[in-house]
Amino acid sequence: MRVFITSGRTITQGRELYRKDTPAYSRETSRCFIHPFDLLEIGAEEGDSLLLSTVAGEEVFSATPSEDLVPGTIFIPCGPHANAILHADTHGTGAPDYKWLEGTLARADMPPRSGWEVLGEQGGASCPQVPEPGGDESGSTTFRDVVCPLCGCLCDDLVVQVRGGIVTSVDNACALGSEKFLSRSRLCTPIARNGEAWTSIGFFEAIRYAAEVLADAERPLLFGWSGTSSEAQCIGIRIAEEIRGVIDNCSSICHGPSIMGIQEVGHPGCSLGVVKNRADVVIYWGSNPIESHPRHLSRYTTYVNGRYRDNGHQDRTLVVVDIRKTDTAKIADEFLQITPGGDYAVFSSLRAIVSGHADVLPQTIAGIPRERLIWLADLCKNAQFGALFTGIGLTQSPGRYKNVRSAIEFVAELNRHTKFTLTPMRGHWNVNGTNQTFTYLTGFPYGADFSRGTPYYNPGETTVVDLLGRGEVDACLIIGADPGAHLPRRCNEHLATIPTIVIDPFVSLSTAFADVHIPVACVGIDCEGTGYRMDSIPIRLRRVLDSDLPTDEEVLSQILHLIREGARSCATEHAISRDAGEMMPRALL
Ligand SMILES: Nc1nc2c(c(=O)[nH]1)N[C@H]1C(S)=C(S)[C@@H](COP(=O)(O)OP(=O)(O)OC[C@H]3O[C@@H](n4cnc5c(=O)[nH]c(N)nc54)[C@H](O)[C@@H]3O)O[C@H]1N2
Ligand SMILES: Nc1nc2c(c(=O)[nH]1)N[C@H]1C(S)=C(S)[C@@H](COP(=O)(O)OP(=O)(O)OC[C@H]3O[C@@H](n4cnc5c(=O)[nH]c(N)nc54)[C@H](O)[C@@H]3O)O[C@H]1N2
Ligand code: SF4
Ligand SMILES: [Mo]
Repeated sequence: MRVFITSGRTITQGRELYRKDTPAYSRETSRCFIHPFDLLEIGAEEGDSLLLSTVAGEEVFSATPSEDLVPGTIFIPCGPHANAILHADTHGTGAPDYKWLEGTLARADMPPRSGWEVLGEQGGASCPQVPEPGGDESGSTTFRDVVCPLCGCLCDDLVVQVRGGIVTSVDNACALGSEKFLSRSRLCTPIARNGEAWTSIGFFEAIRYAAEVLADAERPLLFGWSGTSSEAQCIGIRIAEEIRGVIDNCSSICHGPSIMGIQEVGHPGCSLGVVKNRADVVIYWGSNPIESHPRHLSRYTTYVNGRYRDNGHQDRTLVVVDIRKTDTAKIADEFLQITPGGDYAVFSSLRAIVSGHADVLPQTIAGIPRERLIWLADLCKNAQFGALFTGIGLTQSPGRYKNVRSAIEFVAELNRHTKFTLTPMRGHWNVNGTNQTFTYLTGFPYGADFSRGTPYYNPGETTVVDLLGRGEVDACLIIGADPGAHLPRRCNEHLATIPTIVIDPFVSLSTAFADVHIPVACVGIDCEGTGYRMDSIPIRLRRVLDSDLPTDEEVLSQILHLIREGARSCATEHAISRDAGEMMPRALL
C-alpha cells in the first residue's frame, strides 16, 4: 500500500530525549500512527509490526491507530527509526524532507529494532551502561526562578529541589523540562572507542585528541551548538576560523528556512510579553505547541491574562492550521486542516483576500474551502492585535522558505489594516542564540564556511545534511546536538567513517559514532550560561548542582588553545593512548 510519511514531536518522545539509551525511547520512536481504515485495509491491528519502505531504506514500526490523521498518511515520532528511511536531499535549503516522504506499507513479522540496533547497521556502536549517580544524603536545597534549558520558551519560573547532589523534584516545568533535570543518563569521564569496545580516558587526552583531529582535518565540521551557551558558541566560531572549517547549527535542519524567508522580506516580530498583553487573535501554523512547547499557551498566549486581556482565553481566538488534528488543534476555537505542502497556496490566497481579490480564488485551496479562508482573513483583519506562530510544518515541507516568506507577506498585508506579528516557534532553548552569535561574529546565521579564510554561507551547500550527505567532511565535532537520533541515515553512515568527537553531558545516540565522547557540565543545571528565547530575549541560565565536570566553554577554550599552540601531531598516524589519564586540573582548563 502506498503511503505519505511525515514525522514530528510527541510528548513521550520529548520526555525521553535525555534517556535515548533506554528501551522506552526506542519504543516511542519506533511507533507509527496510522488511520484505522488503513490498518483494516492491510489486515493489521494495534501493536502489529509494519514495514515502511522508501527510496532510502526500510524499517519496522509498531502500529498505533489514530483518527487524527487523514487515511493514507503515516506519522512517526522523530528519532532514529524515522531517519533510517529518510534520504539526505535538502533541495538546496539545508533542511531534509522530515515532513514529506513517500513510501510503501506492508505487514512484517519481526518486532521493531532498538535505536542502538538501527545505528549499529549504520556503522555505530552502542554506548556502555552509565553508572547511576549516587549522592551523599546531605540536606536538601530549593532553588527558585530557575530557567528551563529545554525548549525555546525558556520558562524562568521553575522551582528545583536538590538533595544529595541530584535533582529530586522540579515544580512548574512541563514534562519535557522536568525530565531533563531528572535524567541520570550522564557520563562522568571521557570514553574512547576501540572497535566495538569503549575505554575511559582522561580529560586532557580527550581534549588533545579533539584538537589534533580538528587541526589535521582538511574539511572539518563543527555541528550543533543549540544545546549549549552563547559563550561556548562564540569560542566554537573562533575554532572554526582557526582551522578554516565549517560551523553549522541546528537551524539549518529546523527553522533555517524561516531565516531565509526573513532575509528576503524582513521580520515583523515582537516579544512574547507583547503577545501576552495584547493579542486577541493567536494562530499556530504547522506547529503543535501542546507537544513541542507545552507551556507556550499558558505562559505567553491563549491561557494567560494580559494587561489588555483580563479574561485569558475568553478574550482571545485560537486558530490552528495543520495537516493532522493535533492536540493543539483539539483545543483550538477553529482548526483548518490543510493538505500537506499546501501552505504556500493558502498564504497566497489569504493575501489575495485581504487585498480585495477573493473573487479570483477557486472553491477549495489545499483542502480548505474558500469561505473558511475568507472567514480567517476577516478574523485577522479585524483583530486588535494578532500573533502568528509558525512551526517546522512550514520549513520542512515543500515550499520551505517560500512558505515562510509568503506568511510574512500575508502579515505585512494585514499590517495595512491592524497590528499583526509573526514569530517562528524556535525549538531548542538556545537555537536562537546560535543565530545571534553566528551572525554577530561571522555575518551569517548558520552554515558558515571558513575554508576561504573569510566566512562563506550557502544553505544547501555549507549545511550539515548536505556536507555529510555528500561525504565531504573528514572530521566532525558534535556539541549540543544529536545527529545519531536526528539526521538522515546517509549522514550517520558518513559520520561512522570519519573521526568524530562528541561533547555532551548525556549519553546521546551520536555517542554511537564517536571516537571520543567528552562529558561536560550541563548548562542550566551544572553551570550558568546565556540563552536566547524564541523572541530573541537573552536570559541568563542558573546552576543548581555542583559538578566537577568541565564546562563546554572550558573544553572548547582548551581545544582552541591547543590548536593555536600548533598541536598538529599526526592523530591519524598514532592512535591515542587509551590509558586512563589524569583528569585535567580545573585551573589548567
Ligand atoms: N516533545 C518534544 N518537544 C520538542 C522537541 C522534541 O524533540 N520533542 N524538539 C524541539 C525542536 S528542535 C523544535 S524545532 C520544535 C518543533 O516544534 P513543532 O514546530 O511543533 O514541530 P513538529 O511536531 O515536528 O511539527 C509541527 C506540525 O507540523 C505539521 N505539519 C507537517 N507537514 C505540514 C504541512 O505541510 N503544512 C502544515 N501546515 N503543517 C504540517 C505536523 O503535523 C506537526 O503537527 O519542538 C521543540 N520541542
Ligand atoms: N524524523 C525527524 N527528524 C528530525 C526532525 C523531525 O521533525 N523529524 N526535526 C529536526 C529538528 S527541527 C531538529 S532541531 C533536530 C533535533 O536536534 P538535536 O540537536 O539532535 O536535538 P536533541 O536530541 O535535543 O540534541 C541536543 C543535544 O544537546 C545535548 N545537551 C544538552 N545540554 C547540553 C549542554 O549543556 N552542553 C552540551 N554540550 N550539550 C548539551 C543533549 O544531551 C543532546 O544530545 O532533529 C531534526 N530531526
Ligand atoms: S515549555 Fe519549554 S522551557 Fe517551558 S518548562 Fe516546558 S520544556 Fe521547559
Ligand atoms: Mo528544531
